[in-house]
Amino acid sequence: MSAVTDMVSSPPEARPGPRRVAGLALVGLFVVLALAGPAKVLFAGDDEGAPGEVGMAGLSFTPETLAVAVGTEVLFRNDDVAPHTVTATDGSVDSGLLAPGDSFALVINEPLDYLCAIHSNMAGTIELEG
Ligand SMILES: [Cu+2]
Repeated sequence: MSAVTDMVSSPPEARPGPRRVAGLALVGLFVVLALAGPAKVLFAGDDEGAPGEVGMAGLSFTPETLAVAVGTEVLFRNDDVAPHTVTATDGSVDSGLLAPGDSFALVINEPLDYLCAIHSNMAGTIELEG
């Protein structure tokens, strides 16, 4: 009984301590989120601009036409919410089904016309530089 009495009568100055720590932790979390936000956008921009990469999003290949040097490894990356394939129109290449998040690497030694076997209006071209 005396323990309960002690808790209730403890000085009010003793209580803000933990609350202040929680407040600082919350501020810290906001700072981390604020710093992480722009950094993520920056990385996404870098990925999209990288040579030798073709993204899949919004039911299209991006870029639709890519020019690379002979022997370049091109990474086809499915950033979409739907599955896609990278299938050569002449049948020489087939990635098989690429689920969202999957990617397919292909060394380019000759020009490639390709499409998605599921969405036939999704098409792209790899050209050779020079
Ligand atoms: Cu598709």
